[in-house]
Amino acid sequence: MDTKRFETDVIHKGYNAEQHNGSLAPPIFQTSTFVFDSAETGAARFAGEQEGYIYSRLSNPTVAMLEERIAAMEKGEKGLAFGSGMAAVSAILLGLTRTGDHILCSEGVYGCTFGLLQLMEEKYHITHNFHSMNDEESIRSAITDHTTVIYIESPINPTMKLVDLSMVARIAKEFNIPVVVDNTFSSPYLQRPLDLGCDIVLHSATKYLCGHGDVIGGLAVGKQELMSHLAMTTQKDIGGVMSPFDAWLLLRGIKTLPVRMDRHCENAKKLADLLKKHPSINRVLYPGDPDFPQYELANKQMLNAGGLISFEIKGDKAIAQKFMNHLELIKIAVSLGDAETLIQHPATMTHAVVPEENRIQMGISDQLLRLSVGLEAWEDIWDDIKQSLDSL
Ligand code: 4LM
Repeated sequence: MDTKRFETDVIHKGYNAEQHNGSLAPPIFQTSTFVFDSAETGAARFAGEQEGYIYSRLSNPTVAMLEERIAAMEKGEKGLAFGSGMAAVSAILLGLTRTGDHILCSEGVYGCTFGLLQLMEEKYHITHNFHSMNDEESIRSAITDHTTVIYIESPINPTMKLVDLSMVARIAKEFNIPVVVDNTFSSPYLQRPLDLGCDIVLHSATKYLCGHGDVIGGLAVGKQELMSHLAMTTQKDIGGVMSPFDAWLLLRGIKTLPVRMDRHCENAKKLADLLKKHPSINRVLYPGDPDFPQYELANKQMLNAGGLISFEIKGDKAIAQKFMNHLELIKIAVSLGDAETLIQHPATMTHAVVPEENRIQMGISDQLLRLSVGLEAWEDIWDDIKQSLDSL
């Protein structure tokens, strides 16, 4: 049956029990290689003349199920699975650029993406610049003759700033430049960049897609031709691919994504409202807050505001660290999207590699904290935050 609704697709797409002895759960094809029935079969598969598996760095049945599922969720033609979010980012950026090219980026990116962009500039002379992407004219003037990729996070880690994805996609089409969106913070349940005209959407699947903090993985979706090109070049030959077991854990985690996201969003909204009112908090950055500068854009392109809240505590870095250390239920850890509420200090953790000058430009102060709101009872999360704030 050809289903259409997201909540059904996350459970069924990519897997047919009838083809696997009726097994409700998909099998894990824990194999590195596949046996050919003849030398000619092997040769035909390598030549692309015959369908079939060859070797698990190229493709694996369990991983392929996940790739089909994420493609359905993002409403794209072809999905690719990687060994980490960064493996996806690097395979895509290296696959779409060559020496002398320029990448136009959103005003901030995850710390390791920043590191990759620097490495690409230093080693391969592929330049980049960060841009607020707030208005059409300034985007047009930031595009150079050498711009071959527009790379966006929205919401941006950890400042929660948004980029108007359909506006950027429309401008990029005029210049024939692909738009790549890191959709990690929203998950495909809350935001679908391909529907808004973007060309490739990618995820750190480690986060909401997994949901249980037990996988490092990356996923990407786009048009058949483009993704097949990446699969046969920077994915296959750099080799940052996903293991069958991680694909299996992701197939399992993804089934509950819509239910989990609803709860993450509900909890985050309640906590953002409470944080805003607390006298020890300077400002709260949450796209679901009506005072958030891009609240209307959030409503336009996202189904809901997500489970991440950044906030600035009154005081300095030492106060921020004291607050973290006094928490009891909330865990001090990087990563996000897990059942457990996690807190981290971007200036010294996820964005520690970003030089101070760039960090300040991006809006990451020493007092900024990022809370990944979990699935616990929101009252318990708040009680923990409040007891720690009150202790300062
Ligand atoms: C973190 N983030 O923020 P892998 N894209 C975005 C991310 O936030 C991340 C990655 C890619 C965090 C990790 C420690 C927007 C990671 C990279 O870690 O390679 O799966 O994803 O806490």
